[in-house]
Amino acid sequence: MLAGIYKSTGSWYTAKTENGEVYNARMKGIFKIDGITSTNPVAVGDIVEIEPEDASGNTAVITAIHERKNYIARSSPRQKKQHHIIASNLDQALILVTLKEPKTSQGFIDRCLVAAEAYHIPSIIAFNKTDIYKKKEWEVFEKLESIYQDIGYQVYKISMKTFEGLTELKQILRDKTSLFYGHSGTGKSTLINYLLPELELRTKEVSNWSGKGMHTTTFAEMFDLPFGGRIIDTPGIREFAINDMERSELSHYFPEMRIILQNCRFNNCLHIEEPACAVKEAVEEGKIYMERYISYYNILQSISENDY
Ligand SMILES: Nc1nc2c(ncn2[C@@H]2O[C@H](COP(=O)(O)OP(=O)(O)O)[C@@H](O)[C@H]2O)c(=O)[nH]1
Ligand SMILES: [Mg+2]
Ligand SMILES: [Zn+2]
Repeated sequence: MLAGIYKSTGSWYTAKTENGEVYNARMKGIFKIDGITSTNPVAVGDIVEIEPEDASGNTAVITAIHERKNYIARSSPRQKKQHHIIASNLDQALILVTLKEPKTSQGFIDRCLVAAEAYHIPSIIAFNKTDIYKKKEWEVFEKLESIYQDIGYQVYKISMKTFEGLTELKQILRDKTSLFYGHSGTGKSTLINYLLPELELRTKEVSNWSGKGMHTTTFAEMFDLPFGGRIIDTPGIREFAINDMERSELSHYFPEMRIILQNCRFNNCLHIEEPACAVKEAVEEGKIYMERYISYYNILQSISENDY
């Protein structure tokens, strides 16, 4: 029967059927998916076929994995070319940002956006903890808001203390599968607890007492939203894999660069030293934000460092 993968803890997966029955499922045999080498063959968000192992129990075997609409991965720390798939079948990524306690850097935001673009997943940026912003943070917010809105990203401001912006945010999440992403401490767990029905919250607390601390896990987990849709939490996942991208590919994942790339003289232009570069001209004319160009440059450098 058809089931969705909600959680992966090593070799066991939590699979939920369309009727809401939950199984502990595992794989038998070796699967090769999408022709990619992955350290985890089944990912949160995957649609799979399962066969219950016996009538009474709640264990099952995964017999097939349906084709993924998309996925997002992080590189394995030791083998750069090997991917660990964090989650699949996503409609959007919600990047949770804070300008204080802790401060999210623009470089971090841009790396997230680039990764999501590279995996063809639309991004939404939500600035959390607006209740503690002072004049300085509001100035930064306004600058960043105009940068990202001009490029075409949706920007929200929310607070889990005053509940600012949460009605709007719920509309955005409704009936979609959304990946929650952001530095630790930006409020992902607080937002998830707010969104989830009481029942799900209680089971979460119980499973924490049983010894599996939420803060120690590095596994993604999916939850059903009571108003429709799903969210995927990514605790402990520090960065998406963008370091195996070709250097010449990078500017395709900056939407404001992508639309003018064809005007560069060289079609493999890296937009650094090349003459007649449309991207650099746009930066000089103020059509592309300098801050974004700096992020582009920094990410480009990090890609070349990983070249071999
Ligand atoms: N002032 C303020 N604190 C918040 C807000 N949202 C979350 N926090 C606090 O920030 C801390 C980290 O939140 P948590 O949800 O654990 O972040 P996570 O690491 O992203 O899951 C907790 O102490 C929360 O109570 C907010 O909107 N305003
Ligand atoms: Mg958390
Ligand atoms: Zn160029």
